[in-house]
Amino acid sequence: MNNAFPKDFLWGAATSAYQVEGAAQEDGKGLSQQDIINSERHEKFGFADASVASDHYHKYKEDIALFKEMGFTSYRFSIAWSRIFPNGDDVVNEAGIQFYRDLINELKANDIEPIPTLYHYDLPWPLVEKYGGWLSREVVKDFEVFAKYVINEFKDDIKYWITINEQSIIVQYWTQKCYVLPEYQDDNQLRYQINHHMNLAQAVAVKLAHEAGALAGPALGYAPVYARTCKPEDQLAALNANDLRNAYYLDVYFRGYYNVAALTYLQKAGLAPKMEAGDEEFFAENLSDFFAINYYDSQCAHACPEGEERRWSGYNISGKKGDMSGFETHPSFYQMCANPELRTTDWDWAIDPIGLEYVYRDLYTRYRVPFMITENGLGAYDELTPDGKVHDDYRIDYLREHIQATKRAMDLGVEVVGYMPWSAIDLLSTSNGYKKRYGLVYIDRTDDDVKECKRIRKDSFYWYKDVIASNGTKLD
Ligand code: BGP
Repeated sequence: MNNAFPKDFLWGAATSAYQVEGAAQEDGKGLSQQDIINSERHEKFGFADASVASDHYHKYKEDIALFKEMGFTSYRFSIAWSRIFPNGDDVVNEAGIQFYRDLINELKANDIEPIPTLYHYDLPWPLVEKYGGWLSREVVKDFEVFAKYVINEFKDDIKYWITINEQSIIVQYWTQKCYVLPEYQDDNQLRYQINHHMNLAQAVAVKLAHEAGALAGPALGYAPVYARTCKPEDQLAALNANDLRNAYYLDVYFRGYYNVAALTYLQKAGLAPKMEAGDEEFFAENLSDFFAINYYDSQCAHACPEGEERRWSGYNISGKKGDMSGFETHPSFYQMCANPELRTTDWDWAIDPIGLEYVYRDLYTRYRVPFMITENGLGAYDELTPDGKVHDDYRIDYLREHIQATKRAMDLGVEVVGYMPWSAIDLLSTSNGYKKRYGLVYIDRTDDDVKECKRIRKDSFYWYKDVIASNGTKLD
């Protein structure tokens, strides 16, 4: 059997602007909410802030040379809105747009397809100060100015636009992914209101991309939810969780309406977003073309009695197994839990390549759109050995198993156009600074000491190079 991937399959990897670029206030860039959030997290937890990150702003040519060496044919990155419009209005910072022109030109000169994300958590800070950022519907108009300018600027260069990164994760971890003023943080309806504004912004982006002759789709952090047991009530709880955590987003992107069960649940709980007449029609007129999947793990749920208290997703930021701070609970709808059948990372993320295969199969049946993987990876403590090596065999195992899962789904007819794991180079983790690493390339810095951000090829770098050279046939 020929195990090769299709001839034009896109092999690459992913990053996002504030997590790699640094130069947070250089060449006219304005602050983004991530500059503020990460400096607060630096104060509180000692994680690195976003001011230098992986210094990609200054070293992008060196990074692209490494991508070329690995044989990349695609690279997913994001465009920092606040680099181009420092105040979030319509006044362009010429040096900011020039950086992305140079980056895209360098990628193209190396035959690497640039796949930009328009929004990856980094709203211009002045918009938070002006009207509370995503809390206000006003943000959609400002987003449109930014998206229109950027899409038009690169209309001859970009085939695939990724609209907004991980709305579902933003709803779950809203204060980490958005700056929410303390006085609003107890109003959980605002989680879903923010998401509604993002749905409008993402439909605007799809419309603009289509007008420019490109394709567009969202990147969603997608984890399938299994039932903890085969009891019918647990199966139903898993269905509820899938509706609220997954279909609630995908139905908007690919069908143009909110998932009925999830929306009804939110209405009864007083959490549903306020909409205006015509919003769902606007979604339906601007459906996405493909689904960019960010897949790390699967989840598990069981039935939840009516009397339970509502709780939001917990997390593990210590990197010690079992340190999860709690599980999302929606009384009489579902409660999330650990899956006893699966291995986990040090941060308690389940490792489940079959879950990815399940996602492809399930979603292709329901929505029939092409997929690309825009994130998939293992966050780990990497060790730089005295002779300058990083032996990350655990990462190689993880990536191998997920590539194999991708191939199995493709062998059953699922359309997958590319695989861009997280992350191309080490970067500022959204939850753990530089302690938790994902890259194929090691960045020699720590949370406390930026050093020179020297680039060091990990074992996974050489392994991935062989994978790409063999078009997916040499995985061992
Ligand atoms: C996704 C985000 C990325 C990335 C990744 C890993 O949710 O899109 O930006 O950071 O998760 O998460 P973390 O850094 O918290 O381990």
